[in-house]
Amino acid sequence: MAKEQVVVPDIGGAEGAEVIELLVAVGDEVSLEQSLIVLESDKASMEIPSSQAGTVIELLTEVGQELSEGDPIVLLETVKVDSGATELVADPATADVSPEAIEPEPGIPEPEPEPASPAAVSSEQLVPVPDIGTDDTVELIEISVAVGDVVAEGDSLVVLESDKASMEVPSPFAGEILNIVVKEGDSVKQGDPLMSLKADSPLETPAAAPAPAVQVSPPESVAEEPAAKPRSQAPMSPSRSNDKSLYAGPAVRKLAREFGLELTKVSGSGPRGRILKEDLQQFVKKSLSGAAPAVSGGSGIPPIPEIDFSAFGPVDVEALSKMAKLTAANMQRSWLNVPHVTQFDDADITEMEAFRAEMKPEGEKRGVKLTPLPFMLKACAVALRDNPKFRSSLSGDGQSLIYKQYTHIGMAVDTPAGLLVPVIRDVDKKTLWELAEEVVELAGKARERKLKPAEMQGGCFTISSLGGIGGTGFTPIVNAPEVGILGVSKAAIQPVWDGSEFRPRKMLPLALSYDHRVINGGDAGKFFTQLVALLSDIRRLIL
Ligand code: CAO
Repeated sequence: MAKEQVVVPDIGGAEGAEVIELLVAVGDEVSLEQSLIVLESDKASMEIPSSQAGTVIELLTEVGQELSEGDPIVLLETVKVDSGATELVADPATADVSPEAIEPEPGIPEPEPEPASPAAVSSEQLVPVPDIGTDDTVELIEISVAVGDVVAEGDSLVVLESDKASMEVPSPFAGEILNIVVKEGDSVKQGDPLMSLKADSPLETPAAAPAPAVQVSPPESVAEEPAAKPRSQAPMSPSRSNDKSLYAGPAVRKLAREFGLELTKVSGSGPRGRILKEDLQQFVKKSLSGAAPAVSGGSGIPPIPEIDFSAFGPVDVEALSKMAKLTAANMQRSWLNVPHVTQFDDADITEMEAFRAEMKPEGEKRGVKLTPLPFMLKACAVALRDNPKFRSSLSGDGQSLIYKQYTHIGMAVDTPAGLLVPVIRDVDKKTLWELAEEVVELAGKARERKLKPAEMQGGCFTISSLGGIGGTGFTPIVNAPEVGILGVSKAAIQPVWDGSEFRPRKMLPLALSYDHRVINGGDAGKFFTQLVALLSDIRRLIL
């Protein structure tokens, strides 16, 4: 095994490009051409692929460092030395494979430079995709101009993005945009027409310009388009949006697209206002905490104004715990995404309470307290079995329903650190005593913050019981991607008309919230009626 340094290849004359991201760490196995770092210069942002396969034994650069051609990136223990890397060459001695540096192979005649004759160029010019250093297609992610716009030479026309780099195509001359033949999302390659321009004045063919050289074509393709031939287009230039002050690398642009964020709304903290990954993270965090416009689906929800409460009297500020922040984010996500409907009903639990009281001595013997909650868990399990939509979830793309064949029910537990929802598995297969034990065990673990992540996952439905605390009703928020949640309030003796007289009955107020995309009122009515009937006559639980 040999040790090989991978160095910065020819990056098209971009001296002093800044390392904005390290894509590998010590110990990583890298393959030939796997991206190692992201460099960003004034001209472009680009991923630098490895010229060797091997294991990273040392990182020779760091984020923020400015690198030029030949500077070391990583030390690799190589498994295979590839001397024929076609796109980037590691050894500075052989790395300069930019078109300017490559002599045509012997035997291949060097073409004559095209004459730069103004008379030879009409005033209506088609602007094609220039030499982008690769024969592959790249995605057109942005059109920066519209028909009728008057542009100066060098103004950005479109932004292209490959998996290696994002780059602007500047206008090769000044003029007016006559027609745009591409649209955002198109795949284009070198030579494809982009738009036509009416030039302001007869055109001079621009002088040859440095290649972008993120991926430099191999000598064979240089022979097809020799370096000596003057380019009719300007080179790739920095990746920016319509807003001339907006700079962002490909990784950041990709992330922004994944979040549905408009980069123009994010302020960049990097050099020259470049938007960094951290800026996106900050923006999303602020959005979730309500301090900036919400990001969900680009909904443009107006922010709640920030108020200086201390202007009205003394205040204390307490930093939110991680858990509280997470709960807030989850609640907002559910509230914004799920169209909620809440239905209310009361269950007559007089008989159930009588049974529970009878069971008290046995509970004491077992060392378990039988509260109303295990009965509700059991009743929900039966109603979920008979109304399977209530334990389904919408698929991520919203195109199908996923019916779960298991009955795992979450229970909201109020803890000093925030709200937690441990999940009781296979509720339908457990006895009331087993459920009572598990409620106590999981609630205890939640309060002592000993729950494992797996104990909070896999729920099909949630019960939020405030019965031990009080209240006559509340509207619980669905614990998405579940589609239903039962809110339980405090049972109280109520006068109930039995047809001939009022009788004192113990009534349990229940609220059922559901995702109206999945469940309609009829579905909910059936589920809820059955649930109330089960609690009112617990003998039905064994049917
Ligand atoms: N009506 C009347 N009394 C009730 C009741 C109800 N619906 N539910 C429980 N009780 C009684 C219990 O029987 C118990 O009484 P005794 O001490 O006299 O036996 C007492 O209230 C306390 O019960 P508990 O709260 O200890 O036990 P539980 O099984 O009912 O609930 C748990 C367990 C973990 C759900 C509960 O402790 C809890 O944390 N609830 C809060 C959940 C929450 O915050 N939800 C809000 C989510 S949305 O913001």
